[in-house]
Amino acid sequence: MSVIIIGDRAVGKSSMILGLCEPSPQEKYVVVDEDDCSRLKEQLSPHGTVLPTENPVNLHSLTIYLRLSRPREITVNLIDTRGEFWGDIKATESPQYKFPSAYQDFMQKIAQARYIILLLHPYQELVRAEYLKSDFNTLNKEDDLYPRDVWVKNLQRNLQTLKNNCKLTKHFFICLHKADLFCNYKEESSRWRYNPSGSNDFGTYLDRIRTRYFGVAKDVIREFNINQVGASKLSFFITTNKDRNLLEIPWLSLGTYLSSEAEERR
Ligand SMILES: Nc1nc2c(ncn2[C@@H]2O[C@H](COP(=O)(O)OP(=O)(O)O)[C@@H](O)[C@H]2O)c(=O)[nH]1
Ligand SMILES: [Mg+2]
Repeated sequence: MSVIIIGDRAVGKSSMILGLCEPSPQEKYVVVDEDDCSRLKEQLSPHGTVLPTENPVNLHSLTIYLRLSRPREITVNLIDTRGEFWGDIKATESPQYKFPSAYQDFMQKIAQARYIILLLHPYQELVRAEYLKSDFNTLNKEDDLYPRDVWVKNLQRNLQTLKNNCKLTKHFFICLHKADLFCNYKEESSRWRYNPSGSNDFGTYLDRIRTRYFGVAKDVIREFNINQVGASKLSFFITTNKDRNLLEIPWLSLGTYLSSEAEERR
């Protein structure tokens, strides 16, 4: 089972995977294969800080084990794209023209994906000044983040591209990454924990995330869901490298889809 991670430049794709490779005092339910961890650390952050991507498209493959009641092993393709490659609305030249063959290759890869994780930056208005004052943060709010209306347009464009191009995709997991920049992530993290011995209801938790953090895009989300057969193909998360639990939730949610898919096939 293959999953693809995509998102704008510097949104945190490489960091998310590297974060999952980190040791954790908390029990881990999402575990990256040990050999892949060593290799990825060497490739993505040989000197301890994550390297930006130079090529138009870099592909990294890895195996992740989901320690669910029905354990899963998934192959993840991290498509690391440079700069304006994936949907940067500020780009002056479209990627189709700038990197035609790489662009086509990218589109073909995402078209084959069953599951896609799309990472997004927060929008300017969501990021409060008090959250920006950390050593970990290198973002400049005005230069690096879209204002709300542009962010919504960008999401609309991204979703449209995914809808038109990814006919085989069963589900899209949309993560508003760098949650440490826009909310009390520890408090958010305490609201939902995976329970290995009981039932895990994602519904209430995810409804709250969608309403609270993706409310500005509700029309765009509704538009996406029109003509989708059955349930919505979208789920929404907030993630940050500062919190293991938040980093794991989209993967655990993905795992429940894989399990129900396996049930269907029985
Ligand atoms: N504040 C904050 N910064 C992050 C987080 N994840 C990644 N970053 C930073 O964002 C920048 C880009 O990350 P990178 O993983 O290279 O993004 P990629 O281009 O999508 O692979 C780096 O400076 C990271 O340290 C996060 O959760 N919070
Ligand atoms: Mg990267």
